[in-house]
Amino acid sequence: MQRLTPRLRKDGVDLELIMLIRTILAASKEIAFRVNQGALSGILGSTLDENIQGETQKKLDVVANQLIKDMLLDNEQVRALASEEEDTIVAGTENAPYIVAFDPLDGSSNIDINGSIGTIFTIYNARNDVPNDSPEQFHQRGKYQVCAGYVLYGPATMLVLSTGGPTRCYTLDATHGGYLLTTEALDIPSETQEYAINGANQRFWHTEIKQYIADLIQGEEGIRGKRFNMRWNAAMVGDVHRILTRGGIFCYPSDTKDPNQPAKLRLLYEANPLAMLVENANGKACTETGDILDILPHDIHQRVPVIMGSRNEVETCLNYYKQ
Ligand code: AFP
Repeated sequence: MQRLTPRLRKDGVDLELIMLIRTILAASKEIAFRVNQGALSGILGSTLDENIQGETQKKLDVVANQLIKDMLLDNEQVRALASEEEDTIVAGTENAPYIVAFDPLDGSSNIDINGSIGTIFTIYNARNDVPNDSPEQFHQRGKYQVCAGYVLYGPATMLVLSTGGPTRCYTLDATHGGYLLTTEALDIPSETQEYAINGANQRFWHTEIKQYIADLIQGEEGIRGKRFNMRWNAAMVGDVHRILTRGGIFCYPSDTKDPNQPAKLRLLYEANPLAMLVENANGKACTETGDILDILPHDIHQRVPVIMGSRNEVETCLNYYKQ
């Protein structure tokens, strides 16, 4: 089985970018070790702090954030970083080529129940037209990501990565400590009979998504003419991993639950990297009105509605918004 670095070299990836990816993955191995230790690691449960978005931080969230941040700031390829757990951007090495954004632990409500969680990351070229410590470094459309990936800490630790080409899947070989290529190119089937949405939000949904989901639930008796099944991980990274593996549609639409927060998922370090991975695996990733990868961000913690997965099913869902 091929190791990660030779595979990236074969893909023509720049040496500096390879070094940067390896730094993120070194941090991921530390996190994977602690996740695998569970309660024995002594870092389950919550801290008393809240992050910028008013969410209680889990201890493991804080540890994972610190680990990745420290390792990235030690890396001379990183000009600035942004994290779900940091209020503002953090400046790195002056004139370094890349900027990195990450969600250190996506799905943190799964930490204490031994469910799947993951680290999501994205890399862009640093901008020379704005200062190193300006949030505008990150005001770049998702289509300009030079690398997107996640590490899923599930029963196996898996890395899913794209550097612009196919979305490849690697598995952490715990005995030797390296990521080995286990799927050359993920290929999301364009049709599906599986959907993922948090149905508890139904009363807050807009009419378009209400009607779409109602039609799925009608199954073979409704206009879709086929039966659908539902899955929900409470960790986007887990849901998208399933979709990358066997197809499906993932929806986190806008809703009326909180007028100050019309959407839940973060553009920079959740929607964009996962959108790139889905699109490069022949899937489709949209908001309710356009491609996720076309959005010009105006805030590092900006939130967007997300509809992604099997191409034909995403298009069917979007048609409800066009009627
Ligand atoms: P965290 O990044 O705070 O762990 O949130 C995870 C998440 O944003 C996303 O991964 C899930 O799809 C979503 O929350 C689940 O939220 P609900 O199940 O509460 O709707």
